[in-house]
Amino acid sequence: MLKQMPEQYDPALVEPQVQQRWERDNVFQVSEDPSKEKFYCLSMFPYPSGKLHMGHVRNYTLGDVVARFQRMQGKNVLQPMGWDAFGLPAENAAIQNQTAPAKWTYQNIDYMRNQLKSLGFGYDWSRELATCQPDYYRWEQWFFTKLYEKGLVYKKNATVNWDPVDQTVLANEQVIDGRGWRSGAKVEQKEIPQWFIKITDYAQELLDDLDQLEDWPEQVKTMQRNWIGRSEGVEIDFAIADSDAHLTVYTTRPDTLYGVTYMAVAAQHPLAQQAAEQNPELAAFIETIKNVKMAEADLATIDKKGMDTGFRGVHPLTGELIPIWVANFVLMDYGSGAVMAVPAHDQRDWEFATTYQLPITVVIDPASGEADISQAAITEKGTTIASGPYTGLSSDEAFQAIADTLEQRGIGRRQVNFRLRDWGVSRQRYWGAPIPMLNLANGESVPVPADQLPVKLPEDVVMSGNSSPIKEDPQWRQTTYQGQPAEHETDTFDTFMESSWYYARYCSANYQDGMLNPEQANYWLPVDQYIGGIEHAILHLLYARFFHKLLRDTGLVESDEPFKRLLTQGMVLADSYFREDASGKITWYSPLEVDIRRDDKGRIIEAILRSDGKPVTHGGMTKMSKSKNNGIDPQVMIDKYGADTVRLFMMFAAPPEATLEWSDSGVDGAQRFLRRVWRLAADFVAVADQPRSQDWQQLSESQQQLRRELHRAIQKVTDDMGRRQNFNTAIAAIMELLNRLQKASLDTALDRGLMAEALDAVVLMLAPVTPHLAEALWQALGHSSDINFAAWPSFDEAALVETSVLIVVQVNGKVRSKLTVAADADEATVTALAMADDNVARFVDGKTIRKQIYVPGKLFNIVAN
Ligand code: ANZ
Repeated sequence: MLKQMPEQYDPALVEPQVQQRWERDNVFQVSEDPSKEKFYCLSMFPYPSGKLHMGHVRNYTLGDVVARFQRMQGKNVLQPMGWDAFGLPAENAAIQNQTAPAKWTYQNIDYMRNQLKSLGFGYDWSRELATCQPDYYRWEQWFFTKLYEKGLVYKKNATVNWDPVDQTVLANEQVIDGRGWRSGAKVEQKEIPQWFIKITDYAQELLDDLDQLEDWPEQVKTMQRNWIGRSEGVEIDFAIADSDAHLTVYTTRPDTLYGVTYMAVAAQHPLAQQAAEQNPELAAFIETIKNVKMAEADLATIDKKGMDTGFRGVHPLTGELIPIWVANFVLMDYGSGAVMAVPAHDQRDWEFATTYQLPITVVIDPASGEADISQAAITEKGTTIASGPYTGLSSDEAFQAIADTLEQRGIGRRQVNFRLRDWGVSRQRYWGAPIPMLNLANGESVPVPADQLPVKLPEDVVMSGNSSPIKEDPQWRQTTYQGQPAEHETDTFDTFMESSWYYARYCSANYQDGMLNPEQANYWLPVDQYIGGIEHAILHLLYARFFHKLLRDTGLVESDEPFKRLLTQGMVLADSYFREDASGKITWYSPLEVDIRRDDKGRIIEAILRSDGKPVTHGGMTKMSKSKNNGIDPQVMIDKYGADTVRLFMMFAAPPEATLEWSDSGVDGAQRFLRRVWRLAADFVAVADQPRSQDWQQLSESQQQLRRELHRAIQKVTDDMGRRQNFNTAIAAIMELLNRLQKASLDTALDRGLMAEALDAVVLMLAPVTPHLAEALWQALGHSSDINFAAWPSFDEAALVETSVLIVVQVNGKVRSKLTVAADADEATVTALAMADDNVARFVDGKTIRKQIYVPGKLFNIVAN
């Protein structure tokens, strides 16, 4: 091996060879080994869209570096990969390309699998899974029927986007400016029966257990807390005048009860419906607001619209009559679908009251004293005013006192509410896992019996356009249940279902006898390191946490949480370039088609489109995206530079959580560095047959210094890669070390012994980032062991110790000398040396020493006059 080492670094030669070796020896295939500490490293699996983008490359490089680093710490490392294979894009592509979604998906998987392999990611491919395979989703279907039996699944009407021209349900992303993407028709909101899983039963636990997740970014936990949205409030029953009925509202601010000037109900509220029966104008109004899909986040910004129902509520404490309105800012599925409006202290209520000139009564004197009600509501808490017997209390005291009164009178109850809603899992699309339910002739629904699972999705279909092929296929639908005719549910699962438990399935990916093999699952779980995009901070991570608790409560896993440590990587950006034509139309050009000139500060001063030699405008660094045509195809970069260079650049250019700016010169720099590493190793291999010594006791001062720098670098890189996960600074430290090593001599046996130690360390420390180069050099340096399992270099504490230190000597605050003393020199020794120094003596002679201060290892300060 030594003699064959090429002088020049040639990734095109090295990388395929190394990859073949890994594949041949199944290097990354693992099984449970109780004698070893396990480490489960997982990157979020990709949607097989066609080819990898740079965001994937960044995500998977991070994961691979962590996995390889941990393996070199002696751990049994599982790093699997698979495909989040169901979803709408496959249907769109199928319609466009006249193919079946399954075929398109499997082709993409094949292509992308090869790309992942060419990047040198060390996955245990024996565990590969694709969520569109019946082997996978059958267990999801089975699990759903278990949840149904436990009462955690129910059916309820919910609104969908309905395209009245195409007669089909649209996904949210298919609604563009309120119109269907194909027909252009105005989309309506339509109620249809759908399946829900009771995630709200776990709301409190999902909130509480966030506290266990010490190694999650604080920001992600905050987002989850807000999403779960726990609030403490009171449910209050308002009598309705001239009726036996009452209207129940939920409020978090019972302290403002005396400020209620109107009430408002959602369009879907029964009281609104009842009022509409005699009032066609109101009925028409209700229809218009019902057809606008409203997310909770929109409530703050929408134009507040409403209409009086004619009903009057009775204030529970004052007996006053209060108008009841229908309003578009009240949601039917939160609280009770009705609010007591306090326009003085709630901004939405204020906007509504201002629009419709309803009275505004101030009942809180805010703690800050800022009480201008003319521009906005005063939402701050404070002291109650004009609140009858409750006047003069703090908001919190008034909350308790009023809640007590209402509870005693039986017209109110303290209540905890969650913003989190139950998870609607029905989708009306084709390319998803069929929901395993049967609809019977009598209108009831029952789960598909376990022995009839999986309910297979036919793969060989023709996509006619919008409607799902299984909805249009009576043969697929029709079946029997206990001898009676029955129909298969034709809705499919939300694809978040599949991504909610794939991490667990990897532990026993090929297990045929159940969803998970508990023994294997409990060996590997929880995932020790999870890595993915911040865009999944809420939904995916919440659903996966929920599923983990469901798995636990079904006896399949023992832990409470699926992901111990979370890393959310930043986006990948690139320069963007465009031209605007006379009509204002903008055309974006790929950075690869543009030549640029920069000033000495690196700013772009000229950008020329290569094809026509004319200028284009620089649109700044923006997220790589199709719309701006500034995506850099990883494949082009791998072909040009090799995987190791791309990986090194990705890890060096920014800390993992920050945005990463693509830079051609950065990639070139990464490649140059690897060439230098190779060169240094080659030069050393050339003298490999000369004697070496590693008798460190014999090192000269400068050799000691070099060895100290080596071991400091090892110490820093170890901490940066492990605890801090700051891979960029780890690489910077290796680069600095390389600069030093390039200047080191190879003349003596000790020089060569030292270089051998240093090169081994450099190669080992680079192994997680540039594994191909590292493996080739490891062998070239004469090692026959597999570097993937080699022990991470440890640092020699003794080498770190400074044998001598530089002490600055000051007289009256001015530096007069610098002394080299033994690192453990005491004050007496330093004093003697300082006084003996000519220059120091010059400034103290004839004076009285008033004071002397010794900061060991650093400073000796003399005050004399
Ligand atoms: C009176 C009030 C006075 C309110 C005040 C707030 C401030 P969170 O904290 O998110 O739980 N609300 C209740 N049900 C609603 C619904 N279905 N649609 C829209 N808004 C609803 O919010 C609870 C508050 O949101 C409740 O407290 C209610 O307004 C409103 F100075 O009641 B509040």
